[in-house]
Amino acid sequence: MGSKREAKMKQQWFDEARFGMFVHFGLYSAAARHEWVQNYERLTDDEYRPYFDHFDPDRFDAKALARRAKATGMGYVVLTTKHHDGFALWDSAFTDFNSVTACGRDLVRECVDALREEGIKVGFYHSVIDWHHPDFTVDWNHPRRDDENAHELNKGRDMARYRAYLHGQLRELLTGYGEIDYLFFDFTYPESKDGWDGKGPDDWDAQTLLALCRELQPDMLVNDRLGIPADFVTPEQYQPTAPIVKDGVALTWEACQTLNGSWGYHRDNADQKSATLLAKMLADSVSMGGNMLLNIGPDGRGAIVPRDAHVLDELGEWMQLHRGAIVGAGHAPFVPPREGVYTMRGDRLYLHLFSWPMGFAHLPQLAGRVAYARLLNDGSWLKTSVTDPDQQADLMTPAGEEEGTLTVHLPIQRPDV
Ligand code: FHN
Repeated sequence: MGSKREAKMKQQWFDEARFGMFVHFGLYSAAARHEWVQNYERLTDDEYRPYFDHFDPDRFDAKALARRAKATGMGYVVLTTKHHDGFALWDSAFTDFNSVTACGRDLVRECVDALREEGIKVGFYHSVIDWHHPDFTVDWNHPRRDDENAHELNKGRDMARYRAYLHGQLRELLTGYGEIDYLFFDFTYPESKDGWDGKGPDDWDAQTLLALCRELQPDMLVNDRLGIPADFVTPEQYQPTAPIVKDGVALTWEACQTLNGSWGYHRDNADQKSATLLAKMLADSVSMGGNMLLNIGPDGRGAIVPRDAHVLDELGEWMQLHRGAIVGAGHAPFVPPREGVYTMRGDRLYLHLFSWPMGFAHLPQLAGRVAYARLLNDGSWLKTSVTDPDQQADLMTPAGEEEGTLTVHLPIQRPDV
């Protein structure tokens, strides 16, 4: 990689965007019960084949998806080009197990074109795991791992052939669709489990894969899931509790989160996160200098299901009110109040209150400044004043105002350091 300055320049759009959309869509979407369905139900290729034969995403509308991401305040979209089941969402010359063969549509092409039309950055997700490929070792996480003849299945399988396939498909994606801004590899597992051959960076030839990315798409950001360091780290389904620092350097990170615990569409999963919770998670990520990648799982026909659309609509409303506190914002060098977090953009400090404050006693740096609080739901301005650290703020809880995030915009001089 070039100088630190070059790296910073390369990731500037990412640091600015702060908020992206993850899209898990594939054959598993029609099963409607998790993207690992082939694994969880131990489906053989023949048992899984009907999802390919009947794949018809007639309601997959990339233009609408791009518009929705934009309306939700997301600056980039990451599409699963191939998940662990090996189904390619583009016109791959390496396999007929792809969306063009299945339904005549290159869904990667449709998404890339639609995103660019909306001015949204293009991200690919690509799994190094491939349960469909005949040379991919039947190992601890393969759908066939329980077959009594699994060891027989591995005879003749050659990971070197699979490696060539993996590298070839990556080349297709990184040369056939113009400039790609972001790549989410998924996932390596260096330690061997249950006595099966574990797979580590060497099995994928991770260094060559990364070199291929740098050669073909020099400005593209690559994540850490090849098992070797790259451009950003990817905490999954949890929120770090502080900026992620390694050897004294704050790492670029992005927390990927589901809407309801499942990445692929899961019909019976009603464990839906609310827009308020997601707004808090987003503010929380930005307050620690990170991004949030929020996942949607379109259903088998490619539609965003109503419950997900509703949450995205509400999040979009929040982002319209508080965009400045998120996009282009980051960690603030102040101790936040117990009830919330700070984000900072330029000389403006944003106080996100996740619950009504018990007091501002520990906010000395705010003393003497008037804070303007804008409520989550109705967008009205509520004038508050913080005149003395020991004085309770006059931030009144309007009767009946439901708890939510509140962004308090504070023009503030940076502390004399
Ligand atoms: O196994 C995958 C899973 O299906 C999903 O794609 C997530 C998204 O980050 N990654 C892996 C689990 O860590």
